[in-house]
Amino acid sequence: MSQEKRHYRACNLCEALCGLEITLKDGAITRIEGDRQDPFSRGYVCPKGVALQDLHDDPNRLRHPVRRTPGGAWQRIAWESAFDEIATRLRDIQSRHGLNAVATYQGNPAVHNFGTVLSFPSFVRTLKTRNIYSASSVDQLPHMVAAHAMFGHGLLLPVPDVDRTEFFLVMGANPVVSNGSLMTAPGMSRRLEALRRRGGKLVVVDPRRTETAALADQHLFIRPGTDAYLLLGMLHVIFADGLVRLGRLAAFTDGVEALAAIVRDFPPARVAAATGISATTIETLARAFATAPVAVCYGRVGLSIQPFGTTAQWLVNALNIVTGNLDREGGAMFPKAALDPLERFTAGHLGAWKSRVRGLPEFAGELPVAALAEEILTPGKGQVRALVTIAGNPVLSTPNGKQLEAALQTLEFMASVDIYINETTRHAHIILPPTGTLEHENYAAIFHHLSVRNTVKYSPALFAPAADTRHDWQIFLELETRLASRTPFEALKAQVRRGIRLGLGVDGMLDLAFRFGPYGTGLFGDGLTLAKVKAAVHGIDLGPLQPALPARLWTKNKRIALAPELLTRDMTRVRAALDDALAEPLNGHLLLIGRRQLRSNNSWMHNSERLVRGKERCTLLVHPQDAQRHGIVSGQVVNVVSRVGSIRAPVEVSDEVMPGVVSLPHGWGHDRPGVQLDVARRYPGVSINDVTDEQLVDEASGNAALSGVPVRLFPATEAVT
Ligand SMILES: Nc1nc2c(c(=O)[nH]1)N[C@H]1C(S)=C(S)[C@@H](COP(=O)(O)OP(=O)(O)OC[C@H]3O[C@@H](n4cnc5c(=O)[nH]c(N)nc54)[C@H](O)[C@@H]3O)O[C@H]1N2
Ligand SMILES: Nc1nc2c(c(=O)[nH]1)N[C@H]1C(S)=C(S)[C@@H](COP(=O)(O)OP(=O)(O)OC[C@H]3O[C@@H](n4cnc5c(=O)[nH]c(N)nc54)[C@H](O)[C@@H]3O)O[C@H]1N2
Ligand code: SF4
Ligand SMILES: [Mo]
Repeated sequence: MSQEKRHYRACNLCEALCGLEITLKDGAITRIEGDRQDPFSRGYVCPKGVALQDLHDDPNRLRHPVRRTPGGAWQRIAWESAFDEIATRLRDIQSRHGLNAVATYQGNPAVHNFGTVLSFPSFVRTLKTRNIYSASSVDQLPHMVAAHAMFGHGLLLPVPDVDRTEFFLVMGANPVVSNGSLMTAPGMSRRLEALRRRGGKLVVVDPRRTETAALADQHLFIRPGTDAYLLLGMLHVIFADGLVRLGRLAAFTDGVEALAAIVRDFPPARVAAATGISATTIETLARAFATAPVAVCYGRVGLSIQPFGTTAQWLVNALNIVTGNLDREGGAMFPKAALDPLERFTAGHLGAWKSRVRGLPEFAGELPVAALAEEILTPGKGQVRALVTIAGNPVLSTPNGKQLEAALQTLEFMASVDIYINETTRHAHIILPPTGTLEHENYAAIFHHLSVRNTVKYSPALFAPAADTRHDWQIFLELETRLASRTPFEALKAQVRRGIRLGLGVDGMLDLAFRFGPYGTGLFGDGLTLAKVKAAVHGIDLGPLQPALPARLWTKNKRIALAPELLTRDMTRVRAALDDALAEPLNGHLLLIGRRQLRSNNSWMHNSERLVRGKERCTLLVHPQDAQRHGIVSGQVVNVVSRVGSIRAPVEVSDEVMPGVVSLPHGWGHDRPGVQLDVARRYPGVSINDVTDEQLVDEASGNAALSGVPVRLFPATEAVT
């Protein structure tokens, strides 16, 4: 008789880290459920966690390296020849065109994979190129730049203490659907309901009445891209009314006067028209926030992927600081993870060099991905001639995807480390597929550091990797070893390094990290070890977040910079844009924003039938007033036209969006030729990033302004000019 077996792990698809209970019979998965004994997620799971099974079984998932033939077919090749060929091609291109001729792009799942977190950075360093890109610059880069400027480290990101706050101001985030970001907190609806039950308030500021807004005491529509003005208006009221209370933060905070001087110019009456929120509402909100027993403002993707992303994230922090809500229970706090990423990753530097063509700043050694296509397409010294992508799909996820796609076709060489032949990797010459997520161990090094409680959990491999497959980290180690071996001496060093890392493995490295981390006691003593973490199969709760400042600050003087020069300087741009917004409203344009959906995960989980079936989801939401003005009705197909291109999408008329705003989800558009995703191709949708504009960026950080793109609508039957 075969026995049922239970396996426990943390889902690594999004940041929520839900505990999963996977039931197996005869070695096959029969059920995936939320793990009720996980102290953090307590049984919560979303449909994607259950779809891990589809991912595991997906016939389209690559299981061996492939090379594209000149005719466009894919042929199987051996790992060793794939590694050798990639290393040879990259080195050859670098020797002919210079080190910067090779670019890398790292996508989102890489951050969810401990092996990659450990191994990708040193692979990239070996390439010695400045053309390093990632999904950070279509996501959280403004958070990092603001944190670096204010707290001294790009990863010192305050997390809302959602379980203990009394006033939660959510701007540009929809955690009920996204399950939270830079805020690891599984089961967000439960947490928000608990907040309301204990008498707390939830206020959501969003151009769409979202699923999170549906749970709120108050929802305010805001015109996309104007959050900085709202925050300046709120801060104005707080200073003008004498509600500033830094509390213990006063002892180590600089720049209060400078901030006061800046916000003096932004009374609510001045910013109301631009934001679409009345002066009275701004005043009331500011006072309610400042006088709540404890409050926290949280701004996420909607605040980052806009022209004033860094300003907005700075002002979110500033609002929390001047009301005494930073580093305080129920406010914005700094977690203490068992492995502290601040110690392992660079604190950051901004603008130490600039992108070649447009002069966008690097941050922590990375350039903004909005510049990638032009770096490939623009001839001259330093032009990108080869690209390595890893766990990324920039054709669907970065602005002006069509331009990037055209650029990829001109490359001398491209390699991808990915599980699929998709919209991006189909342009590669060689694809190296890593093992699937259930086939390797994992530890969420980054997300335990962004969590609303201190917890630690290890995920063992569920299945042995198939014969002749490699983990992501082994792939990078092999490539690095070959690339680092320029001379016989370097080759020897690289082989020794390789031997040590193979010997330690992911587990060995993790054990050392725990032993020498904040809860460890080194090689001896009774501190945290990997063995202890492994023994607690449901995870270990290390308690609620604790105040950590000023000790945790990374600024040289151990003080918070409330008015950092980077941002006070950028106020010139903020002021000019406010004057423009007031002088010249949108002249016929609508502002296009995105929309995350529970059964999606960026661009790459649409090949699971259970996640995509049902009603068409890739629809354009249009407010009834705008629909009427354009003479369009639900179900009708329209051309959505921006500076860079045009897409056709079916309309859904809905007062869920603010008048003047239209919304389309991202990550769709799977009907491009050569995409080998059989299910996704049947539900293709269109890619919003074929109309987002690579020229629209947050200048302070270079992050793409994917939200609030000006577009026009034309019924699809009309000619588009
Ligand atoms: N318009 C608009 N655009 C957006 C956004 C938006 O809100 N609006 N959001 C942005 C955000 S926040 C993000 S993070 C980016 C995401 O941008 P990307 O990271 O570029 O895109 P993903 O869709 O996450 O693609 C992940 C890729 O990793 C592969 N993959 C999955 N698991 C593994 C693995 O274990 N190993 C390897 N090697 N590969 C794997 C998948 O097949 C897929 O090709 O998109 C951004 N783009
Ligand atoms: N189901 C699902 N979950 C996901 C993902 C997914 O694709 N699907 N992606 C994961 C990733 S990579 C990330 S980074 C997180 C993101 O997590 P969230 O930040 O919660 O993501 P969104 O749901 O895109 O929420 C952004 C909100 O900002 C609003 N918005 C747009 N423009 C503006 C603006 O100018 N001002 C304001 N105030 N609001 C604006 C949008 O309407 C939207 O409701 O989600 C993660 N979780
Ligand atoms: S919410 Fe995120 S972590 Fe939880 S099951 Fe869904 S995808 Fe996985
Ligand atoms: Mo993201």
